[in-house]
Amino acid sequence: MTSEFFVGVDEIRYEGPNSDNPLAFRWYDKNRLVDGKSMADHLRLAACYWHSFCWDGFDIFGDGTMERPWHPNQATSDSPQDGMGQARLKMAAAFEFFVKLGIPFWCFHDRDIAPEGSSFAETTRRVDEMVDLAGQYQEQSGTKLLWGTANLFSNARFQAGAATNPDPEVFAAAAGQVAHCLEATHRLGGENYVLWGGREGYETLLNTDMGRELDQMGRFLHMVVEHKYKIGFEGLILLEPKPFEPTKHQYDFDVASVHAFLQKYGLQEEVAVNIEVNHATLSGHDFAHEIATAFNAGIFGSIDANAGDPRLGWDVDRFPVSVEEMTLGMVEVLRGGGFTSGGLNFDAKLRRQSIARDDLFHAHIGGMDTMARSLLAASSILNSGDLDDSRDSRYLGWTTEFGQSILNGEATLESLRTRSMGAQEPARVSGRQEALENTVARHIERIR
Ligand code: XUL
Ligand code: CO
Repeated sequence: MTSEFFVGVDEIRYEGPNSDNPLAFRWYDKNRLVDGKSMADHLRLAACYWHSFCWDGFDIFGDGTMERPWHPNQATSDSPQDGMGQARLKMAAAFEFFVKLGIPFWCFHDRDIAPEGSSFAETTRRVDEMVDLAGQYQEQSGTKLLWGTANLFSNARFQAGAATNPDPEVFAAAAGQVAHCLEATHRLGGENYVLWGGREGYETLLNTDMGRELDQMGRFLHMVVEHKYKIGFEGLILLEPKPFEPTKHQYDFDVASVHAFLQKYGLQEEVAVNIEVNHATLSGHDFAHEIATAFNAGIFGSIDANAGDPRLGWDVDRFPVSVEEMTLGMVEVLRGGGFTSGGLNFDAKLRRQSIARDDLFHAHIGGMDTMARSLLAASSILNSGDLDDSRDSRYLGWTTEFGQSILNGEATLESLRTRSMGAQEPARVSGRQEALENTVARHIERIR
């Protein structure tokens, strides 16, 4: 086995809120019971392969900044010179990281774990070899796979989309890739399978037949569901909404658009959503809004936990640091009944100047502590009844016979007009927003 990469970092342990040890958890205490369930089982935290191990800090203006010796351009005389050797080195570092961090799950794209070969057949052989290796690492470490996904956006063949491509040959290539990646995910015991449509959208309507592309996407998704049943994969199939970037408009714009799409193509019972915080904010919504929308539609699946930047209108994928934002999200998650097969994946990356090896630990420790505090605050809020009592009382009128007569269809516009003729002006009551915001703040302050 390859030698240690994160030298000097030992297993990260829970030391409690008073600890000054920057390489310890202050809030994430995996065995702590919250409403009868362990924190680990509530949060189902995952680290992602792509940002942490495939990205070396490059951006559109500059080269990589981070030491990632498995990158072809960083190969030295004593590191592997071939793509598969580099992929193995990368996987050794990744699993060393998952184990030391004590994070229970990981997530990957097929192209993250193995370099593409010169043909589809060679590429699939390479992926299979790395999936076998990942299986061994999973077995040794106990790390589990939250989800796998096919990268249908990096290769130039997907410039005009994968399922939505004007050329059926590209659709076929994408279908083959997804069949293989779904099977790989299944082999690794993956608990979900994600599709993010990074190129499923358009740059200009001048060359785009939107209706046709949506029909193609509907057909593609049906094929994915059919294949899931064929191979006996029991996890959820998840679409990950994002409004734009890289394309100008993506069809999976937000949770509501995905729900409409699933309904139109008869897939609402088969497919759910993976909600990413930064994608939610890019679509003009709050994170909590997207979660509530998904639960209301019955399509909540999983979460990519990260954060945007209030002044940057692109997908900066920071690690989550706002306990308030995440608490409001976790209130909706707990209210909806929590995760089933989904979890919280840190689809987040370091800042480009964070080039020390242990920066990856600091980033994840901060993210895990933020989610743990948010879980505790959300549970405290819901258990107190402070929000729900006030919410329920706002709708009290709807529980009366009169309110029910409207909802059950007895009342008509006509009958309500007659009633209004003799009625007094309805009494208005306070929405109490500021008081409720203070209530949330109080719960966050008091958690221990
Ligand atoms: C892109 C993004 C992806 C998906 C998986 O913004 O979030 O990494 O999570 O393809
Ligand atoms: Co994501």
